[in-house]
Amino acid sequence: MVKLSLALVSLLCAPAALGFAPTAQRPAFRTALSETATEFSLDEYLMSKKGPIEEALEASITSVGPQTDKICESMLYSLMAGGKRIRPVLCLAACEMFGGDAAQAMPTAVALEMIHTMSLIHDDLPSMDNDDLRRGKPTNHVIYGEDVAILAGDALLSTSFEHVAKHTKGVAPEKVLDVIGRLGQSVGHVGLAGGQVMDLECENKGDATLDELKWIHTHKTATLLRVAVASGAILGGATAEEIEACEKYALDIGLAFQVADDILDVTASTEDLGKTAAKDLDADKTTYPKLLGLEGAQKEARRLIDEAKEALEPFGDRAAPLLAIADYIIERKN
Ligand code: GRG
Repeated sequence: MVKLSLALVSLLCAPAALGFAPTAQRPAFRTALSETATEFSLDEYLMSKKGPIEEALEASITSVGPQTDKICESMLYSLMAGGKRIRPVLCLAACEMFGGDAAQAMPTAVALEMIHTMSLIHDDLPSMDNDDLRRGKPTNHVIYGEDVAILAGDALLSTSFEHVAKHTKGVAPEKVLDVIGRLGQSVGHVGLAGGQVMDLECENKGDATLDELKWIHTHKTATLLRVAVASGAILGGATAEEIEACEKYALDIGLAFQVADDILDVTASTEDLGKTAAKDLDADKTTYPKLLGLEGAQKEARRLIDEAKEALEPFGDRAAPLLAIADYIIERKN
């Protein structure tokens, strides 16, 4: 009985620890794709992934002596600061959907979180968004200074590629190369960096059209989610057609993720978000709620999620984790 209660408590606490909304806010998920669909609990699924992801992240950076202590401390400060770990989970889920072993995709899952963390560190810098709170903690440059924060981001980025190349086991080398190439592309001019520059340009001119906003968020946010799902699929053995379906799903949830982020900026508190709330609103930034109204933005997010889920129809019940994550993307509280 005691054992059962403890298990229940840890089950309820784990998703919150991972940064997700508690179980009570989300019913068990049933895929609508087949009559025989089994109940799928996203909370249980996330809890099963959390431990291995956190362990792999922690083990991914080791100082080699006093000379590297500071840079490693700064890298790990942001990498281990919490976060929902959505990108690693998407990668592992996609790998398993095609019959792969999560261990084959774990180095890529780690690399995705390193790249994401780098982008958060750089996004918070005084020359970018100038923010002092991230994941509920002071931002990297507040603790380590702007110089070290920039270098910690750079080191996380280059280590991400090294990590995939060195630690991916049991996968054909051409697949590993494909993954590394896609990861690189997702950070460059048709990825995070390009999206951020366009964002800065629109901020300077004071507004953005819906098309510009879509371009910015496709590149700043959706592209990394796309490579997360596509890489998992590649490592799990998916065909070119299956990878394409996964990319369609990921781009749609990626855009919905950003629409939800814009909505949360105006509806959630700083405490819930772990970063400064109403920042876009105060800066009068062009956002989905600003262009479409709050209700219009909510409808757009729902439309994108429905389209994303449709792309996974060919995979039936095997897609249950990715389908549940799609719903979570727009129901999340942070
Ligand atoms: C330096 C080459 C180079 C590129 C970086 C700064 C930058 C260029 C891009 C900004 C990318 C960025 C911060 C996009 C926003 C993405 C987003 C919605 C972040 C929040 O993700 P969550 O909610 O955060 O998954 P957690 O903390 O849960 O991981």
